[in-house]
Amino acid sequence: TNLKMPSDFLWGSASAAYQIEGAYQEDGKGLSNWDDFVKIPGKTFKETTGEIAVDHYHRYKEDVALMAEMGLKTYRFSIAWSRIFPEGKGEVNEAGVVFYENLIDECLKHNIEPMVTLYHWDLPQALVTEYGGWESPKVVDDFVNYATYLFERFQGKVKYWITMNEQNIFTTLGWMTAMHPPGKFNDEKMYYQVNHHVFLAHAKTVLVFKELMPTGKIGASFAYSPSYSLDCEPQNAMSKVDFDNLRNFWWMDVYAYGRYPKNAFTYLEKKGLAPIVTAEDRQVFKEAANQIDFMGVNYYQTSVCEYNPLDGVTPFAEMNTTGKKGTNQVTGIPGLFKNPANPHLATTDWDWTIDPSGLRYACKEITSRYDLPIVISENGLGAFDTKTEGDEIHDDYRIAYFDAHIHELMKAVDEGCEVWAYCTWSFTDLLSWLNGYQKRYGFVYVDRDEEGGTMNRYKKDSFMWYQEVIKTQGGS
Ligand code: BGP
Repeated sequence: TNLKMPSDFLWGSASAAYQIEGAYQEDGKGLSNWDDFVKIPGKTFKETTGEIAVDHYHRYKEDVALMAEMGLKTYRFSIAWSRIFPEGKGEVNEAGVVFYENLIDECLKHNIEPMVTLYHWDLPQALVTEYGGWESPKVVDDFVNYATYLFERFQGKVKYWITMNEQNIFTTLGWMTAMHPPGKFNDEKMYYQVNHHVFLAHAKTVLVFKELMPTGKIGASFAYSPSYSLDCEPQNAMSKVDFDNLRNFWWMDVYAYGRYPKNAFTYLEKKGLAPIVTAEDRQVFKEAANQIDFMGVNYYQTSVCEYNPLDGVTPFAEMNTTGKKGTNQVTGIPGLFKNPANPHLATTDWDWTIDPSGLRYACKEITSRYDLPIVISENGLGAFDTKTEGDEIHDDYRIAYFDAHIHELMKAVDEGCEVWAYCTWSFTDLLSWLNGYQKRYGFVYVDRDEEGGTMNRYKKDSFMWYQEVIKTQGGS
């Protein structure tokens, strides 16, 4: 095709601190909620931890050199709050700050635009001990202080900032399905209240940022799973509306409009589950929504919506964390919707649908609903990769995956969506929160499994392929 991305398009790749850094107690770092959680038997695949991860903390120069060789335009990474403030607040840990300063300088030296995520799920454990972390409104000021410190410190170096990574995922898995810290099950009232605190932290951070860095760019990254109605049966069509209000717009509407979707709020109010929202909160939400620069989208899969009778499927089920295809179960909210498998789509070994046009669908939906620029902050394929004796990794399936998604993204741009960046998940292989090291996502293979490894890096076939994509601006 003739489609190409503009020359200033940010071709990128993404990671998160806990998943790559290791060095979990080095240079004054405090412990995080994840440092503890991964040790609870049965919570993660073989109880693998990020204590060493892929040793990026010591190998960041080698990793950035590989990014430069690839021609990456942007690198999205997260900062571990507990490296900056080991206790979550109070004294700054200079050594932790210096690590990120060096990483940022290394990126800039190679003309790679750093894109920083402030919160990618690792919360200082001290704040959990003191007041229950996100469960207390006290966390809002501590988060804003942490963010403000970084804005001031990295002003002039970092232009792109992401407040929260996948607020919908870490709160759902943390308070509803017990799969993330704090491991609470079906604590629905707290779940909505926690989300409200996260929204406030996000919104107040945006306001501070815009005061300090009016020309900087800020947004949140949402795990967006666009929905399709199973068919035109009216109840199924209605279930899509309910699904979107409760599972998608609940977050995106607050970021972009500064208010909760009304039907969903009414539904929760009737059940006694709606969060407490003050007039001041509303004001802050609105002001922040007026000032965000982009919608960050982590796109992996789409959902199918079907009416869920009251005696039907419930919200919780085991998730496939083994890579044994076909072990995922259908979930949903009784009386509203459930999400059956899509018979038209192939799936990964972890039962995630593969739906390239869903990425275009996501972009068009965001553009028509919010009219905001879009940053694709994650998209990728988790797979079992094998390294040959000649140290090659033939991940043609990953190339096919990215090729199809990028093509759809270019079509979305052609249709009027303003997309600034596309970050693949991930650059090197890394720890998958619940699935250990066997579920690989990188362009760079890391010799590391659940037991350990040499940590040596090897370029996969997809590395050379993406290098060419960047060089040709997506054309071929
Ligand atoms: C997103 C997270 C990432 C990453 C990715 C892949 O939800 O933001 O941190 O882990 O998903 O997920 P998984 O590792 O579960 O396959």
